[in-house]
Amino acid sequence: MTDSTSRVIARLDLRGSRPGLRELRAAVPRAEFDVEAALGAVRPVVEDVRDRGAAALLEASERFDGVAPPSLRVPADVVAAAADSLDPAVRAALEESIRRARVVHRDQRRTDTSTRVVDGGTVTERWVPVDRVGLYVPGGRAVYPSSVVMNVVPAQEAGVPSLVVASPPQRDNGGWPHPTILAACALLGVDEVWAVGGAQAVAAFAYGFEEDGVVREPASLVTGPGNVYVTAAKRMLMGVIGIDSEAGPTEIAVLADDTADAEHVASDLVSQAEHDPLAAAVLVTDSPALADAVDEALARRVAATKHTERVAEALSGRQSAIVLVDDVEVGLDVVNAYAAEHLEIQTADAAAVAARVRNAGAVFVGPFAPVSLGDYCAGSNHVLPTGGCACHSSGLSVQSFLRGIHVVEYDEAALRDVGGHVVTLARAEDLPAHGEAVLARVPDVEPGA
Ligand code: HSO
Ligand code: ZN
Repeated sequence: MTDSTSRVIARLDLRGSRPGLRELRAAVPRAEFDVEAALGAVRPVVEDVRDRGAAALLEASERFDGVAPPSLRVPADVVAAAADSLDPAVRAALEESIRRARVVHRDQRRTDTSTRVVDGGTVTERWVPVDRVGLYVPGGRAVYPSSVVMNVVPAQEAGVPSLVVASPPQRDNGGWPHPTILAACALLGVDEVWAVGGAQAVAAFAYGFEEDGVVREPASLVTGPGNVYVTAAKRMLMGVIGIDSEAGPTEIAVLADDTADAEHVASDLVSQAEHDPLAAAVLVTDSPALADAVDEALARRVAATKHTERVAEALSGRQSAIVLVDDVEVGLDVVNAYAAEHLEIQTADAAAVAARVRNAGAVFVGPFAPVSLGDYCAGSNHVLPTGGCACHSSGLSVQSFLRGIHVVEYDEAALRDVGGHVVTLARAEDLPAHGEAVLARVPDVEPGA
């Protein structure tokens, strides 16, 4: 039952029921984010970059960004100069953000595991970073140096040997990417930056290009959020490249009871709604009094905040709601079904409730862990699964940049010991040559033995 009379966010009343997963997914809808529709526009751009390289990249920049950069590779002195002219307070904040992210991501590094299956037979899982990564950083409305940190740090901590950042050329920065983006690259020690954005940037990552006789090599993995065209290009090129995930509009869900502070909840909902008119803000609560207080606080805060129009649109969109439930137990069902990118737990005994969350990109526990802390300076990563993908995927981490290679080592006796089973299974699958590869080495094994 939905009731939206003069409220900032629509209200969905689930009291008196305990809906299942299917019903819950339909009850709290997502924003329309039509990647499929963007594919048609993106395909010719990607194919042109594949076929004509740098010339196509420059033409696409002129067409979509209104400016072609002086060169696709941003010269080192332009990157360094951006860091030199960075506001000292912003520099200090970025440095702290980088420091905390490094501490957390360094701890995520994995050690190889070696399992002795039998005497003389070992399987090792060896973790190897991808050779070269392309990190996309949007320009336009979203100029997020913090996202440079969140993409670069895990790649570096994973030990990726070659890393390139691409960001759209800006008309008011002489055709170079936004200066704060360049400065963040400099602070992180990134020395290869390309001035290219949109679908064409993803194509450049996938195929590489040649500029002034120098080959810019392709990347094997592309990470980083972007608009619907960037996402469509990632979807189209998946297979040629690996991708992190398809980033959709950002989402915040808050599970709160009557111990929560309505001003905290409202300010957090507004904070993520300011990203995008399609951003989702969802409050799940068993307290009608809190629901009313949050709505009242939102009305005030939406009017007073800088990006009023964008925030109001996000909060009134079909993707945002206050959901009333009977108790925190049902609230957990709702947030687990929704699988938010960001989930705050603002209840009594928040840590115990948080421990029961199964689906979320990141969980923020208690009154002093707002999502915006995680966006910048918690040490956690802010590139997180959206659109419900948190029910099967994780946010960006060191693991995103590693592959586990199985290394199989068996000696003759160990092969002889199990060879009969291999021959039997090969014959059962009508693939006898598989068995013959074993018999060529240890001819004396008996199938089935
Ligand atoms: N909340 C965004 C990340 C971000 N916030 C960047 C501020 N800057 C998606 O997790
Ligand atoms: Zn944010």
